[in-house]
Amino acid sequence: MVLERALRGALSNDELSVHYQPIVDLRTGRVDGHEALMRWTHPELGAVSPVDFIPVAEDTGLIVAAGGWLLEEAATRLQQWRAADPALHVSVNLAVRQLLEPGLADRVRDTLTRTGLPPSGLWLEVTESGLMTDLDTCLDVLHQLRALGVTLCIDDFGTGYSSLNYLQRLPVAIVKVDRAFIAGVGEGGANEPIVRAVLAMSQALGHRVVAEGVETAVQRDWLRANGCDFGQGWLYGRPVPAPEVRQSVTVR
Ligand code: G
Ligand code: G
Ligand code: MN
Ligand code: NA
Repeated sequence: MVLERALRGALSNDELSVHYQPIVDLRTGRVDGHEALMRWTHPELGAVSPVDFIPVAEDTGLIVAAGGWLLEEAATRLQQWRAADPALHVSVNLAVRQLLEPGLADRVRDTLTRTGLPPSGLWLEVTESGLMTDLDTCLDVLHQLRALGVTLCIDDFGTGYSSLNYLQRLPVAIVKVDRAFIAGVGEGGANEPIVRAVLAMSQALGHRVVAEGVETAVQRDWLRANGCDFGQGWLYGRPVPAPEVRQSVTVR
């Protein structure tokens, strides 16, 4: 497969990079942190979307090395930014393949030690659909990660098949509501009761909530009025390379 062969050289050929997108505290309007998102530009194929290459990286196992590289890169970058704003965090996606690879917690701890980033500065995102492939093993690893003191997030919430019982068993602190559910909120859309229910359930479980795909001030105002903790989306900023990252947003 063309993509697979090209991806094998991506890390050693320096073709991977990281973009950052702000996550904003809806109550204060402050940038709480940034999500680190992997980017791949191949010399001939050009920019390949993560939607296309992440699944290939998972299937081939290349995500283990690439994800480890991204974690180190993001932690190093955050340490630079924290010189000016020590409360900032960085949020890094973990593929299920990384969770199932033995030694992940050790690897994360080593990265924290090497970069000097305290665990409180690191959020790790896992998708509910990923966890379902081997829930017992994943739960075990999530508990190891939580014991390090990092913050765990359930990503793309609402798109998988998780039962309420299962959400309760996950040692996560943050629920990221998929952007499909954020579309139309504040305009009386059919998503409003769903998002209200997710907010109420998360609150009852003691989880904080990030709304993804916030594109308009109407969505932001509705989310804030309904007690959502954080917003992320084009309203605040698109994912950009580190030199273009701003530590404040103009739209609060
Ligand atoms: O930012 P963007 O649209 O390009 O991201 C598309 C998808 O790729 C998202 O679902 C995002 O979670 C995923 N993704 C981006 N970077 C990473 C990464 O470093 N690791 C994993 N596992 N997924 C990522
Ligand atoms: O990890 P996750 O699956 O959440 O990845 C975030 C994805 O959503 C990335 O592909 C990113 O480019 C995309 N994204 C981020 N903000 C917005 C937004 O406001 N609107 C839309 N349509 N996509 C967004
Ligand atoms: Mn994510
Ligand atoms: Na997401």
